[in-house]
Amino acid sequence: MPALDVVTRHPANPIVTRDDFPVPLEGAYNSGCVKLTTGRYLMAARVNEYNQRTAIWLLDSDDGIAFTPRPQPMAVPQTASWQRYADSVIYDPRMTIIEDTGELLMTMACHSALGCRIATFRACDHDGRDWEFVDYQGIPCHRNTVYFPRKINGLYAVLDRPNLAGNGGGNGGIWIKCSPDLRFWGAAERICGPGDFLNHAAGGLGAGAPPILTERGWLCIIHCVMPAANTLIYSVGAMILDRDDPTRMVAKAPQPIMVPDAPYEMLGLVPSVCFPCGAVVEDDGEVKIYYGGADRVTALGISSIDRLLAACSESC
Ligand code: BMA
Repeated sequence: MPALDVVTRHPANPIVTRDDFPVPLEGAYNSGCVKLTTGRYLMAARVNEYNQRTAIWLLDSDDGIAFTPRPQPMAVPQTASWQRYADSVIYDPRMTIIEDTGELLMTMACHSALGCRIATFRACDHDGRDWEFVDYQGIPCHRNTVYFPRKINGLYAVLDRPNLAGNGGGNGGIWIKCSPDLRFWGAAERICGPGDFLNHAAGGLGAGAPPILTERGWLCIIHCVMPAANTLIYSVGAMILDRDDPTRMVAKAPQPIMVPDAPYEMLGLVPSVCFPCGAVVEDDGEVKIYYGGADRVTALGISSIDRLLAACSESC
């Protein structure tokens, strides 16, 4: 039996590569993905040109495995209020459908000389053809922000990661914060940090896919960072938050649920990276986990609610 058997790599991996796009790209990775009410899948990939200019590129799929890029990358606003905080790279898009309102929301990290801020975009239609920029959340520096798929106590909620000094910011740990309107944010609480996990998260951690509501609470698929010699190893971890009070971690996976191992996770712009940004739960309990491989490709891991919950074997 393999050492880790929670997530199975899909045989079609990597499912999205730079060769799929109509322009030269260095990579297409760290993709968010949702299943729309139509049953189709919408992916948002981070794409890098060779000059490291970045964009978010949307792709469509009928089965969640074979994706077709749209003709152009997603348009971003041409306004001063957007560009002031996003005149450098934008990356790591994560999408969530909010059950209470039916809204399709996207977050992305936006860099400028002033640091990293998280932007919220909202789809103007049901399949994400047009998007409106809602606002930036809070002040720099935050990363790895993803919406819960339901309001909590009547408020939108996100998992968030303030960047603190050291370990590329990952020491800040995973927080939750809430908003009545997607613009004003508060009720921030720290959920966990590197000290709550073992060595695989010694270099930091951050939210990954949108939390999934299960019988044991909010199942969160996260990324964990381990310093090793002259590199960082990004693995996939899991934890469960209390259903009614998600500021509380109630269980965690004592070891990563997936570590970089396949060639497309080891060789790329940055080696040894599995970086999850999306998860889709199917009716039969299968969970499709979308993750970036080595900062170059998008890959698919297949798991299930049962396997993921079983992996979270340590109560907190
Ligand atoms: C993180 C983010 C990700 C990236 C990862 C590995 O800090 O920047 O976008 O995939 O590092 O390089």
